[in-house]
Amino acid sequence: MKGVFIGLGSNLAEPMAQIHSAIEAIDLLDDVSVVSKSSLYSSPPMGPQDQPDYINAVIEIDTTLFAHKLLDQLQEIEQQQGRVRQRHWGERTIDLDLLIYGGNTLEDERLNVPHPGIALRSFVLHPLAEIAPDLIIPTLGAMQELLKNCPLDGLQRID
Ligand code: A4P
Ligand code: MG
Repeated sequence: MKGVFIGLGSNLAEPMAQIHSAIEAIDLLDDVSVVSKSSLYSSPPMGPQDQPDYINAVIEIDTTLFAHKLLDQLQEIEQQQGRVRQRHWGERTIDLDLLIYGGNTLEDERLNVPHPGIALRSFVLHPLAEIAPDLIIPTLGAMQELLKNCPLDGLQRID
């Protein structure tokens, strides 16, 4: 299934390298292939301000994995890259969010999809728009409409 999007973010331990490693690890998963990658973007931190700027990106994958199985795999990659959970919205080596799982809406104790922050976070919406400008997001609506209400807020495309 295509139309599965993952958001990546890092602000510790060489963030650009963290993003590249995570994309490579995702592409190496069984039953997953990366079909599209946004540019990398830098942005000031959302949340506590006493942490480094972030590097963010969004990728589209093609996968036969069910959403919860995919989340397991993404969390394993977070662990492999030394992710330590500290404070809410705090610094991290890598954060992998399942943004969109095709046309599906999922809501349980482990997964909320589409990710509720998509339309509110410029560092998610703009990279997503770069690779999927015509996307209609379940429950949220049309990308081009969402962009109108999502200022860049310091987001910068870096490659
Ligand atoms: N979970 C539910 N839905 C999902 C989903 N769609 N994808 C659950 C992934 N996980 C999902 O995740 C906590 C739990 O959310 C998971 O166990 C999963 O079952 P986490 O990554 O440990 O969450 P967290 O660190 O508590 O995340 P938090 O605090 O909600 O932070 P966010 O929303 O991940 O944001 N500023 C900039 N500029 N760029 C960033 O990328 N990122 C954050 C972290 C803060 N500020 C940022 C950035
Ligand atoms: Mg997360």
